[in-house]
Amino acid sequence: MKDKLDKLIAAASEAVASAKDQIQLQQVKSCYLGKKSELNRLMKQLGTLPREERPEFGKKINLAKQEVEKLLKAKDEELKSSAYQTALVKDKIDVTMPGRKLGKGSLHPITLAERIIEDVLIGLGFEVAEGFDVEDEFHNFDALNTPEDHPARELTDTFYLGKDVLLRTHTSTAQIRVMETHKPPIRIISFGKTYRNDNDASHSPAFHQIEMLVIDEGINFADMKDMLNLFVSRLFGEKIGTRIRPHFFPFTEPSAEMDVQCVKCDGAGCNVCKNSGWLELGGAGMVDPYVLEAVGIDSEKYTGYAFGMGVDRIAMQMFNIPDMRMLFENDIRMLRQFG
Ligand code: 2NM
Repeated sequence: MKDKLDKLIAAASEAVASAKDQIQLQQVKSCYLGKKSELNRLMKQLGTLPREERPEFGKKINLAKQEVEKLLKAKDEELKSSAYQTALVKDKIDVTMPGRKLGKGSLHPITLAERIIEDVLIGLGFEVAEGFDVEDEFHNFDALNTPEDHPARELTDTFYLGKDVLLRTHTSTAQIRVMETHKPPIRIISFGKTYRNDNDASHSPAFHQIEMLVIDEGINFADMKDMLNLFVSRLFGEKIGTRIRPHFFPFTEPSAEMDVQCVKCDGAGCNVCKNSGWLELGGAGMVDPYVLEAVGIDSEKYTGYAFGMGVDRIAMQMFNIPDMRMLFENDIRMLRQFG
């Protein structure tokens, strides 16, 4: 009997030692300790033995069982630890290795210029009025005193999306909408994309404008000049000189254009200002009484001024961008210089 059990333990020990993984070890376990195992069968035979032999016999079987369990447990621990060691080697990573670089976005130079100008104007007390890119003829032309036969209304100058549906040619449309719905005093700026049927080396069909509008009692041309000079000094510094020239716009009377001294050569003359020493900043004027009446503002009681400028050219000057097309080619090598 003792012999038989010793042989069983030796066989189990060998089987346990040769198990290569947990699955094989499980098979060994059910073979030596399971329901159909030899040990279990011997245990069942216990009842057939004479009473006085039973304790001795049972004890021996139990000891053998414990021995096999011990072997299994030791092997189980060994397998677990070696699996862990393997994983440690296999899944090893070098935490000192540099990470993969993520491309970092940056604001477009036009957006940057827009934000700089917007900040200055908000600092001067203006509120931002939002507008629509798609407009109708009333808000883009009629209310702005642009006659039916004005060339700006031609298909060659304006993009029409349908009958009486067009892409705005200036951001004044947003100002017309504010004047329609708000009583003076009004001090707003509007900015965004505008569209004209132009496409050459110095014109893009989509460009960006910022416009300023002030309407109140007793506003005059001197207020306008004052505000524009203040705006320029905040934007380019106190040193930069300005000048104003007579001009014509259908929606303002009188109208003017404003120049600033060249930001590159301080007025001495260079390639940026074509040796004139001056750069055109934008157009301005006293809002024509016709425009005020078209939006239901009493032109006897109220007067006002407006000013509009193109952002794209200003952005080029601010950031030294030599060609307008560079603004819209989305060349990553150029754009990443503005991060
Ligand atoms: C400019 C030049 C001069 C202008 C006029 C108006 C409105 F809506 F009040 F009539 N808004 N903006 C204006 C005046 C715009 O841009 C070159």
